[in-house]
Amino acid sequence: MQNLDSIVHAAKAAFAATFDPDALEQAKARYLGKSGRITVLLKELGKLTAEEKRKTGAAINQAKAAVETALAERREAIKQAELSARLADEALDVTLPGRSEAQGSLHPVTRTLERIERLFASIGFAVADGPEIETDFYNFTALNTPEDHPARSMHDTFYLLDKHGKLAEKVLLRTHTSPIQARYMQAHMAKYAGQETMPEIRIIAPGRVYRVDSDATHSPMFHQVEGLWVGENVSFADLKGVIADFLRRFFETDDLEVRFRPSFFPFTEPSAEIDVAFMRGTQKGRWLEIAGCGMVHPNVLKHAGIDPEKYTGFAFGFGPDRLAMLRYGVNDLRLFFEGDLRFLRQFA
Ligand code: 2NM
Repeated sequence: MQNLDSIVHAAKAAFAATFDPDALEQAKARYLGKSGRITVLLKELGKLTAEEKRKTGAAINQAKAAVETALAERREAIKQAELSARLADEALDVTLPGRSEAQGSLHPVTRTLERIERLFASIGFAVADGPEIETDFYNFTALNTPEDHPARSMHDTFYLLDKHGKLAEKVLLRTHTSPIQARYMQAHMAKYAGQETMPEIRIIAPGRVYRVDSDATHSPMFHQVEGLWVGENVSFADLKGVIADFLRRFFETDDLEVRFRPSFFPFTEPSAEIDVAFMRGTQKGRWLEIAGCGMVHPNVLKHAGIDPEKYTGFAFGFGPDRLAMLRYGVNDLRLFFEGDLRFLRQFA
């Protein structure tokens, strides 16, 4: 039947012109739907004689089957096309080299600080902290430093300006980490006020400090680790033992000598410089000045509210930058603070 062939042909063309399931279903309705062209023909069969009905009916059913096959094929083709499009869209080029994360590492001075903290923690020292912007009181007065001491001059210390650009009233960048200890002792006494005895104070105070100074061995910002042990009967002998033991553990050798050389600090009495000499075989290397120390001055204890007749203490101060230079064999302090990755990566 000429008419049926053209309907099948038209249906195939209509299906082929659709590219998504919705459009295809709409095209299907025009041929197989309730008033679709094939459906209408089937409905009209009722008007025919039995003989014609059989012949025409068979032909229409054949055409209907052909349209249904074309429909199923187009459905599958659209499904495949959508899948291919999605796969192409989500494609990953697994042959591309990966993007690696930049790997950070600890600064050599940070590593040294952590090493010092760990060693002192092992003998019962807690780590204390405090502000880098200090008052004249905690940085100098509480530490028995007289008004006319050269460290108090603008030549040696960074003072802060107020909002009018004028010199702020006695506010400065701390020149040592001792104010941490002055604050700690004061807070400790406030905590145990009114009690017969106080627990021992055993702390180290690591941090950045600032002085007007800059050359191959001095940076305007550098680090300190100070230590403090206050209690009953704490003696200079205890100080010597703690320091000598620390140095041997820090440098991982018993082949070093430690020397205490009399010195002066306003906040300790007596005071000493600590020197070390590393043994090179049977030869002793030259003495290196490595720290300062002493018995805490009675005035410093009094400022914190501690009775110097009842308690004594020792304190010491190390330069971890210098310890890092010795441990890693670095000869210019400034290398630590220039941020040159070629230098820093060597410690990763
Ligand atoms: C040093 C040398 C000697 C020291 C003293 C104190 C405090 F707060 F207890 F008074 N802290 N640190 C001290 C003593 C620091 O550094 C070279």
